[in-house]
Amino acid sequence: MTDRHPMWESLGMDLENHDNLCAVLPMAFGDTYLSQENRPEGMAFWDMVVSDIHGIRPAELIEAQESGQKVIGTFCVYVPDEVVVAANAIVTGLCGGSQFWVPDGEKYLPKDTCPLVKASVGARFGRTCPFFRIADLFVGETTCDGKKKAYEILAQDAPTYVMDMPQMKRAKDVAKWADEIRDFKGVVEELTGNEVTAETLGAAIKLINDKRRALARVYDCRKNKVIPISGKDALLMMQIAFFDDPARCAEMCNKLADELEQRIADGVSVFPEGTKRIMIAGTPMAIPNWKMHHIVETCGGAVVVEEACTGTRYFEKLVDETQTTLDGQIEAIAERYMGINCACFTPNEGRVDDVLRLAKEYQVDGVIDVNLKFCGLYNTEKRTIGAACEEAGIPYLGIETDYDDADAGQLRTRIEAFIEMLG
Ligand code: BJ8
Repeated sequence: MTDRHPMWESLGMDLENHDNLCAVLPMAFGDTYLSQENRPEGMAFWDMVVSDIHGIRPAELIEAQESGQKVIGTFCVYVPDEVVVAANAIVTGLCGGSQFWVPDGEKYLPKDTCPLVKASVGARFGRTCPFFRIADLFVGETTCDGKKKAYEILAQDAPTYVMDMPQMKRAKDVAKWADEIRDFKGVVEELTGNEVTAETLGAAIKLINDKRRALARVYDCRKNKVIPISGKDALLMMQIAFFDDPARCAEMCNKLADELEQRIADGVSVFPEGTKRIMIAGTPMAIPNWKMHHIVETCGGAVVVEEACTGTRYFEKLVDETQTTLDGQIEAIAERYMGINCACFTPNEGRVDDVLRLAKEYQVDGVIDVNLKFCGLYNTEKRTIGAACEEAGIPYLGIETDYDDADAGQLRTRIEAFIEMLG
């Protein structure tokens, strides 16, 4: 494998500490992923990406920067990739999913902050993530309080722009979001020196929709009684979609979907017949957070769908491709993104509908609603989601956890009992 140390050094990374991270990741990946049996062959692509996770894509991004492209780092699925792509720039997801980054984050944030926020800040300030070194601009959004305050701190160290998210979804809020997207377009144009036109934005809408369609094809395969892919593998595909090239992502997901469709036709399942089908709902699981999926799938369950931003919230709903003017396209983008149901909105009945709809579509036997510790938004919504599941006769389990493995044993006991109770 190519020695990436010179590249990491040129990015000003803390090489010694980063080597510690590089030493633990392959072990975690081996234990969690490579131990699975009968994986789809198409997963070899994602295994390869993980095997050089801080090498392959960062090297591509640096090469793109050398040829004049800009890289924009984002933290939330509300920030529209289309606008960035239309200005010939590249989007990379930046949310931190490892406990490794949390202590560095705690030097800047209160301990009782959500681990996703702490890990993201820690990855930047600890200089142990190349993506946080490469991005020319961080783009935040006013979703939860933890993120809002974290962007102020990140802005002290790196160029940061924050989009002002509405908190409700009335027509005037959608119009306001369209305005924010117009402003964001201006920011991206200034950064890149490239004008966003109806033609480039139209092409970007199509490209990102194609990626969504490909991800949806893989998810559609998970609706089948035959389960052709584990939840862990689907999660990995989804996590890497946040920072891969969108055309390549679509191509690889479509190839995987071809294989999964064939597996379904041949009756090839990765789980024994009768394995209980679980939905994981709740907060995002940024790479390499595989904790809940791993526990569920080693406790006799199969995760068949994620009602999460690292799941259906990322690809469901397409942007209308028929608009031909910039204004029409921006409004169509605003409409699509405001259709995502995050707990930062009030009211948020759409999320309840999503959970119930997905439970039917994916034929789930039970819902495990997981929120990251100190995420008051998703924690509070548990009550509503739990009540709706109960009313619909869907077994429900609420869990609060973080990136640390200290509670893994206890979670395992609860999840085993839950799956057993499903009969
Ligand atoms: S659209 S879920 S990506 S804000 S960081 S809210 S876990 S306390 S990530 Fe999110 Fe956008 Fe919503 Fe999705 Fe809670 Fe943590 Fe905040 Fe979080």
